[in-house]
Amino acid sequence: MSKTIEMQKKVLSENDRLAADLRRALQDKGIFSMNFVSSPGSGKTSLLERTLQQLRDTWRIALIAGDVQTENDAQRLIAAGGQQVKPLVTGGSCHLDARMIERVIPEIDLDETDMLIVENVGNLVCPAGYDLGEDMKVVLISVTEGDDKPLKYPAMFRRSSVMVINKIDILEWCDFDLETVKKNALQINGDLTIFEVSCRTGEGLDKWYDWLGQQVRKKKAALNPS
Ligand SMILES: Nc1nc2c(ncn2[C@@H]2O[C@H](COP(=O)(O)OP(=O)(O)O)[C@@H](O)[C@H]2O)c(=O)[nH]1
Ligand SMILES: [Mg+2]
Repeated sequence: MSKTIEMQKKVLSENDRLAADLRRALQDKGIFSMNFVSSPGSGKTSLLERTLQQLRDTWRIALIAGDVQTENDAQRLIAAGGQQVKPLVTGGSCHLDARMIERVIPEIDLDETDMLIVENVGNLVCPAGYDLGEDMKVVLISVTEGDDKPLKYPAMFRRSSVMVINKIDILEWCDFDLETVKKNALQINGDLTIFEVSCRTGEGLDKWYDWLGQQVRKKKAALNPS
């Protein structure tokens, strides 16, 4: 085995160990956690802004906003009403890893958190390989990206539990077929839960908010079985 492969394996197993610790810590507090992944510009921050505006008075939502440079997304999320928003600037790395999350977690009051959402760096490749201790990865795809992307980036769609198709308000101007993208994604991962939304018009978002509420309640029920 080459030295590079051995080193990659070591880094990944160290990441998996840290991610398992994070998952246990979140589990112990009954916090539902998600890792948002997508290409740059699919609408991760837009979906988080909408989610905060709708649910900030119902659930206590903590956010970690990852980016290669700038804290712009964190500022957008604070402007949308985020009470616990932590920027995580990688300074060049194309993905977040569990070590980075471990460093910011102490800045979040987990006793005052129902849901933790991490916005990963915009990239459909590298973030697929790094467990951050989340309950699930949520992959976004917008209608300008092409309905073949699940086939081109299968690891991301295989490791995600949810696919959100965003920007359906501009569907008629794009060569993007909803049925084709769903077929392609389900071919990679038949267990995907799929939402079709527009963060601009709000279409489809009620189902997303309902589903989020169900996940948070399920997590709390698992902690305090009656
Ligand atoms: N038309 C349309 N534009 C959107 C929608 N959601 C996001 N955008 C725009 O897409 C661009 C990228 O969105 P952003 O949330 O920053 O994406 P991120 O890089 O994945 O966080 C911004 O100009 C948004 O205003 C949508 O549903 N419809
Ligand atoms: Mg963003």
